[in-house]
Amino acid sequence: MAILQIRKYPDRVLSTKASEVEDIGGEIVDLANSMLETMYKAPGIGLAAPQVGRSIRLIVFDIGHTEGEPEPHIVVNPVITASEGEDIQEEGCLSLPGIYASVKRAYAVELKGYDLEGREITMQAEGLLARVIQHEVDHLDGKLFVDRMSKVRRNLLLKRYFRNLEK
Ligand code: K1U
Ligand code: ZN
Repeated sequence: MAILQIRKYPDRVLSTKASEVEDIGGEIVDLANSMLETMYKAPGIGLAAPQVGRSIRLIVFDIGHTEGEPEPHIVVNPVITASEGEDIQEEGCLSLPGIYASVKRAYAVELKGYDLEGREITMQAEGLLARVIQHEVDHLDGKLFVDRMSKVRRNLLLKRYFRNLEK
């Protein structure tokens, strides 16, 4: 496994819609495991393949590892099939380091996709887990959390981001 380079805004891969994974072979298994390793090292609680330069529909997440109870998830071709409620919480993004903002998202979601053996999986998630899943699926659609706010707020945050990069 390997630690991969995390692409940062405004890398074009982050605004490109990712393609479906056609075959779950050894290359996808290695990539998924390297993504987990990269996420743990960052540290982060989620990572999508475009963030490591691969425009394919593959995400990993684990909200337990920061509290010593790892529960890694790898989902190929994830689809949010249902969502419920509303929740506003602060979030960050490993591709936009140093900026954080409150984002409105569904409180609970149902996620379908495939595991690395090609078996269909369904997950119910709420709270932080649901938020991370929505954030990662957004990455696959070329969307960042700053795209989910007003233009004024988005521009303010991006100004701060570029200012921090110069320091
Ligand atoms: O996809 C990413 O950019 C990763 C991102 C996921 C995320 C975080 C918060 C809300 C929604 C989605 C991160 O992991 S940012 C880092 C982070 O949240 C964190 C890092 C260490 C400990 C706890 C949290
Ligand atoms: Zn992100």
